[in-house]
Amino acid sequence: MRVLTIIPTYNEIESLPRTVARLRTAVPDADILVVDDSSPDGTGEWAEKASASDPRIHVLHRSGKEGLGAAYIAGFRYGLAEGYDILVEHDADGSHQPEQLPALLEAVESGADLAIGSRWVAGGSVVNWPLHRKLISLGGSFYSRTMLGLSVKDITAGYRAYRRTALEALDFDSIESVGYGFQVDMTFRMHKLGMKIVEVPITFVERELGTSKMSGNIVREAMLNVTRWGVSERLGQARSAVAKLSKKK
Ligand SMILES: Nc1nc2c(ncn2[C@@H]2O[C@H](COP(=O)(O)OP(=O)(O)OP(=O)(O)O)[C@@H](O)[C@H]2O)c(=O)[nH]1
Ligand SMILES: [Mg+2]
Repeated sequence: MRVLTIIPTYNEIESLPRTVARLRTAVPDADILVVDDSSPDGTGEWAEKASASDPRIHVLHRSGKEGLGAAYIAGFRYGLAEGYDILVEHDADGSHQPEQLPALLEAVESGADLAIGSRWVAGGSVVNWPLHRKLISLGGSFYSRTMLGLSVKDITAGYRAYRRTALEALDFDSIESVGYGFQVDMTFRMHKLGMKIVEVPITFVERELGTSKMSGNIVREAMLNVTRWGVSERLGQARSAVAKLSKKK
């Protein structure tokens, strides 16, 4: 199966070269697409040079910082148009271990539509996170899972492999979440489409270099959206139950 690993970047000049090198060693048959939002620190220029000397590396330059979700959607569109069979989401900052990618790919090859690299299943872990980050992540996953009626343990996880046909079934234009909530949005949509979601344990390592793009706004957007989606899902269920009952009468 042809694999495209998509790496969204914004100011990752310290981390990207190492992540790309590790990916090329760990999964030499996978292509890489860097989606850079005109990083002022030269990340895009570095990626351009890397792509000139390695035919497996590709770059997409976008005109401004529009968030993780928009970058991934641009990457998915590229990957589908180029005929890749598996499309991977991979952070640049060292949190995702390229050496663990084969396990995600294997899950898709054995039938999953979406393989999620999970911190919160048996065997998964987080390295170097303070307690409050763990609590935010666990709490966010728990709240989302309960609101949306999903059984996925790590809903916000960003290390993922999608089967091509799963992405083809999506309407990208209707996805509004730009930040963190993008991952929750994608999980919920996959679930509603009846896709097979498998969690694969991973070791998530806190970034060592560069700065985080996580912000209070991104968390708020995610929480608000989850509440909105959960409520409208429940209302929909209640409406169809009432409709069924009145038909019976
Ligand atoms: N193209 C693009 N990439 C982005 C944008 N925001 C974040 N990224 C990239 O998405 C990946 C994840 O971003 P991080 O800042 O690590 O966010 P995070 O992993 O949620 O937060 P931390 O755990 O604090 O690292 C990194 O490779 C970023 O460079 C954006 O607006 N555009
Ligand atoms: Mg990160």
